[in-house]
Amino acid sequence: MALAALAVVLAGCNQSFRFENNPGATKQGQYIYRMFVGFDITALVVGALVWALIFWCVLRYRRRRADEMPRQTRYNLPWEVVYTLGPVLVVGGLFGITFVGENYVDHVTANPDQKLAVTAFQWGWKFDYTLPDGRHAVVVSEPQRYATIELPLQETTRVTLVSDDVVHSFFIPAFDFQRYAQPGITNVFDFTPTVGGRFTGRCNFLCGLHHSLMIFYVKTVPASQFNTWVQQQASKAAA
Ligand SMILES: [Cu+2]
Repeated sequence: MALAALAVVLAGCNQSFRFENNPGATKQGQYIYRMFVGFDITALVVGALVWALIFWCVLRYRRRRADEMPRQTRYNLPWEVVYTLGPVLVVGGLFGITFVGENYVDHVTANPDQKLAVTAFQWGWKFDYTLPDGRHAVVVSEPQRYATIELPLQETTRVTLVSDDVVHSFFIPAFDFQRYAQPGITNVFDFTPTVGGRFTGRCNFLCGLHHSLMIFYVKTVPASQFNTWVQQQASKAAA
């Protein structure tokens, strides 16, 4: 049984203790990834300790004779302090890590390299880049006509997110990031992609009939390639 349990546990630890978490394609996402792995390891250690204590009690103090009664104890102050303080310290530590992590992810730089306004609507997304010369590049992703937007690698893109109608949620799983798009509220955040690739984005807040068709793609590319692309989009928008 122990070997079978070990096999199951080891099978879960694929790819050097990722625990199925997404490594994150942005600096912000990588922080969240490390945080999640830390939570998983903590949970595993606490779980192993609890299981070990349960099994030890069950085996060590099982009834061996019909008339046997183990020694009864109560009010062990040192142990009560340990098992009260222990969990408080663990929860306090996880809270601290979360607080620091959320501040890191929510932090917006004073001078972003790119500016991107995202508007969610039933049922799609409008992406509006402001170029340094003041022109705009606009890309719209609609049901069955999913668009691909680009983001420059190693540069910080400032996203301002709003909604035209109801509550939506802007979700890029590969970035380990989601944020509500709410009517009347502007959410602001930064992305700094570090991993090249093409990733799927979607709405993950049920917003009506065609919610599941609110899909778009994000391509993270070198800055020079991004500049060419965004200039092309700006010319298209002007035309
Ligand atoms: Cu939706």
